[in-house]
Amino acid sequence: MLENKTSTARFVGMERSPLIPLSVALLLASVLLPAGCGQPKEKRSVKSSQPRPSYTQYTTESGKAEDLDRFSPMPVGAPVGKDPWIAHVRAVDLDQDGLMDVIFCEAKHNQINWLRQTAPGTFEEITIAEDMNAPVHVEAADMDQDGDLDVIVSSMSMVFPNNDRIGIIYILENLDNRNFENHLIIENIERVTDARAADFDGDGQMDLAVGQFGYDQGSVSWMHRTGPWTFERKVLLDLSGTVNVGVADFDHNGKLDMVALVSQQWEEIHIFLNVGQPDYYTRVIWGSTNEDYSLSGMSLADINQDGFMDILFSNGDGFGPNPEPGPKPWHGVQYLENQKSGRFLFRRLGDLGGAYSPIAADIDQDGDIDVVAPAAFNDWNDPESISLAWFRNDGHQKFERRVLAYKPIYLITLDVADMDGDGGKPWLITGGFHSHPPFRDESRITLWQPTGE
Ligand SMILES: [Ca+2]
Ligand SMILES: [Ca+2]
Ligand SMILES: [Ca+2]
Ligand SMILES: [Ca+2]
Repeated sequence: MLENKTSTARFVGMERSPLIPLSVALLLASVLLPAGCGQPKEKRSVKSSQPRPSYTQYTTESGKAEDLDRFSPMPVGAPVGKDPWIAHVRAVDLDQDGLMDVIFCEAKHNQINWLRQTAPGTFEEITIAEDMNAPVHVEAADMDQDGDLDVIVSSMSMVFPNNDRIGIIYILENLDNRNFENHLIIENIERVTDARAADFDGDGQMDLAVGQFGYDQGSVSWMHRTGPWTFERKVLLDLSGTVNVGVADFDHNGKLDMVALVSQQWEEIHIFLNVGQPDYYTRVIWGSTNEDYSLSGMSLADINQDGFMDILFSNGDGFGPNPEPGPKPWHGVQYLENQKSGRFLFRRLGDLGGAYSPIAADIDQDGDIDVVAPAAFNDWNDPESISLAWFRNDGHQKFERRVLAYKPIYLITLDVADMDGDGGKPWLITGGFHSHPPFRDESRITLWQPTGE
């Protein structure tokens, strides 16, 4: 506890750095774009009249207790090859044949790939779209209401390297659970990091929630469905740096709300409460006083199982002021507990250098919700740096960090699913993103099978 209090004090009391923190989106930008494509702007005083929510004490210790045998890792799909860039994995039974599959983005090769489970434990890798312009996020939903699952792709693009407005959204229409037709939904917008399907206006048609990191400019928007493959974009927030968006009915008014994790120099979480037809009430529900907090990933889960959706997020982007990415003492995993009254309470789960993409699941099947997070930018020159950890819930939302793995390294994306469909302990799915040295212990897609079942 003492150690955590120390690190709390370090980041809360830290002077704002004049240097600009970067996130995964900027990481991609820095790799994909030549230098000189614009300097990030000075921090604007957006919502500055609102008080910053105060921190609560960290509730956990981040020891080095190990559970290295809890999961058995196995690579699946194509060979690792040279320095893969797996930007996002999503577990979904894409062909709805009862066998769970995985879809993922290969941002270096501009592909959307499908690991189709053809028989229990056997996977066939199929490229369902190429030339996807640095895809970084993929989701599945039935966009045209014909009963099959289509695929939504968020692309940051590398086509016009000096232009900010190079983001693209594609939807891959599922034709026959084997072939997909590419529909370009929107282009020439700020770089897109996350697009998800939801029916915001309740007309029975799927709309989109969209987060755009951009660079100098970015935004959060929803896109109203206007035709079979056409949408009208409605901007809710004009701010750069959004890494993820999430959709849930946070206030239980029967309408879907949105939330956005805004990184770069803002380091804030914005909520968009749907109070109308829809009409959004927007506000900041949390922000770090540390401009280098390095928000890196967000997912939604009802962690305390009170029926109200909570917001799980990580800070661990390694692209701080140094050219070499690496961990910071304040990196870790936390959530905002939905207090039902429109208020959210910050709760720290624990520390994890280079943390990304946290996901909630009952890992040990003891009835409470645990959290798993991979590490992308830990200190990989140290073989004892953690690459995958879980935060074990003691049943009262006190969490103990336990080490699942030290390799493979550079794990930037994670999903959780019952891959063998037996209703037992959840499996993990990770993706490796190897843009920086050391180029060791590389992985592409890894399935982590729970042991002891
Ligand atoms: Ca399947
Ligand atoms: Ca469909
Ligand atoms: Ca809750
Ligand atoms: Ca549990």
